Amino acid sequence: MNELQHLAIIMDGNGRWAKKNNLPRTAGHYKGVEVVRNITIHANQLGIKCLTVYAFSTENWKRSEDEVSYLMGLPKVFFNSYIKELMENNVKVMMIGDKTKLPSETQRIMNDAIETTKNNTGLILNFAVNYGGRDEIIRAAKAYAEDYKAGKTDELTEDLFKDYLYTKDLPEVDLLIRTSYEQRISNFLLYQIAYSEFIFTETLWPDFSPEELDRCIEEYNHRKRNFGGRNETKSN
Ligand code: V0D
Repeated sequence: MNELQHLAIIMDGNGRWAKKNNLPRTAGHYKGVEVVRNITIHANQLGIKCLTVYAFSTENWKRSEDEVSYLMGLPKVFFNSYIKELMENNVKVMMIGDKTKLPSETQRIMNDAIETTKNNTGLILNFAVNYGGRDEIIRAAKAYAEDYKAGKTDELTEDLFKDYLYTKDLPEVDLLIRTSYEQRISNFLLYQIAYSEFIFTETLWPDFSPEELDRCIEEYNHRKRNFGGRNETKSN
């Protein structure tokens, strides 16, 4: 039995991996796409319900024009290579973030994948694209204010506020993994990680493997076994 329902990952270290291997940064991103596929298939086999991956942050627009344009092509690379396999594995694709600022071709590819996989009942593969945690909270506050003005609501609780977030239909984030040394959240799921466990691994994202995911989950289960019932928790 696996109590881990929602795994979130900050996929960092593609640039560092490329440098280490004397390759252009884009080669690191390209390799990273394959790792997303490997981890998705493995997480699905483990019975994890939801995998949220940070593919593109609201800050990533500051990278060079060439790199941004390369990154915007990766959803197409990903689905051309793996959509058949995702269907066979019953994986459902979802997205969080502001899609409207993305190139229209990228939006079309994403909407296609969401539509194609919408009736799948296995793992939810949730891409955070043009996502920022503060941006999400501000949007939620504005949407709530609109509903308040319209007389649709007159109180605000944690449970009611949750429905204004991108993640409203997803389970609580149980575990957040960040690869490649950095021990920061970098504006990823800010509201959702209130009770999450964190694992920071030195492995660079292109080198991250299903075996290492197994070790992370073992560590997570170990923490739960030792502190479960005694620690503060909201989700269970
Ligand atoms: C580069 C490592 C998959 C992190 C993984 C838009 C950075 C590879 C996608 C993807 C990126 C996103 C949406 C979707 C299907 C696939 C992706 C970006 C970057 C930037 F519907 N990998 N990936 N998107 N990288």
